[in-house]
Amino acid sequence: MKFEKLTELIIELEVDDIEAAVKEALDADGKDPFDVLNALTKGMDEVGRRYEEKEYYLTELVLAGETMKEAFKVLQPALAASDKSIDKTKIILATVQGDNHDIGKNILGSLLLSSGFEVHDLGMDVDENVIVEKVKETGATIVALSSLLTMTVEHIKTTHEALKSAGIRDKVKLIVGGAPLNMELAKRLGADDFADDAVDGVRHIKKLAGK
Ligand code: B12
Repeated sequence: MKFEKLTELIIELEVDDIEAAVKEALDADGKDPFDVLNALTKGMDEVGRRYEEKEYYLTELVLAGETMKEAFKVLQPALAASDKSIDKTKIILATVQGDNHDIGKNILGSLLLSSGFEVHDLGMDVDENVIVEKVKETGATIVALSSLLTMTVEHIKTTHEALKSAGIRDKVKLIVGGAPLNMELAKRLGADDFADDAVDGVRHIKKLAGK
């Protein structure tokens, strides 16, 4: 299995073929899972570029996320078993309490995984106390929250306050996203940063992580 083929499968959004292709690449003698990750990431970078150039749209971005998820089913255990580590930055990802939208969050999650972050996805409708506990448990330094409803953006503020009450607000960077938000509102709600799409979100998170 040539690495270029893996890159191509991501760019072409071949969600049904990627898992077998990654498995084949990993089974081949001497294939380092990190080289496989690099090949997939290269594909995701190209998908991101095409999205920004408006050659790809949301549908393709969602499908690319699904394709990466399939690839990670076999790649993640191989990476975990390897003694190298790409990045120790841990991210807590969640959709805020009361909100059951998770498509955007999931796209961001798969892009972050493909960039080598350790992502703890808590799902949707997540209580701020659960987020606080998970930050404590994992030692995560970034909390990324999604909110799609005007009604639920206030939970960004309550999460910020819960982190503060727990005495760990200064240990984490809080980044948020979702249609009702913008940088000004995000800051007013206590967040450190905002990005309006997942591709830009990864860029911002890399900066927050000092990369
Ligand atoms: C799909 C959808 C649903 C699905 C959700 C399925 C799921 N598993 O997610 C279902 C049917 C469940 C649903 C339910 C409801 N929905 Co709805 N839904 C949508 C819809 C059509 C698409 C949202 C979506 O997935 N977009 C695609 C993703 C990829 O985009 P995204 O979420 O914006 O994410 C991108 C960026 O925002 C960013 N991003 C997102 N999160 C984060 C986080 C970080 C950290 C960063 C950096 C970036 C980032 O990156 C993403 C990718 O680039 C929108 C309308 C719209 N066009 O947006 C309405 C919409 C969000 N829904 C709406 C409403 C009102 C509801 C309901 C209240 C309807 C009802 N009366 O029951 C319920 C609420 C249920 C609940 N408690 O949450 C309203 C919200 C209005 C508002 N401002 O409050 C919208 C805008 C529709 C409308 N025009 O009225 N919905």
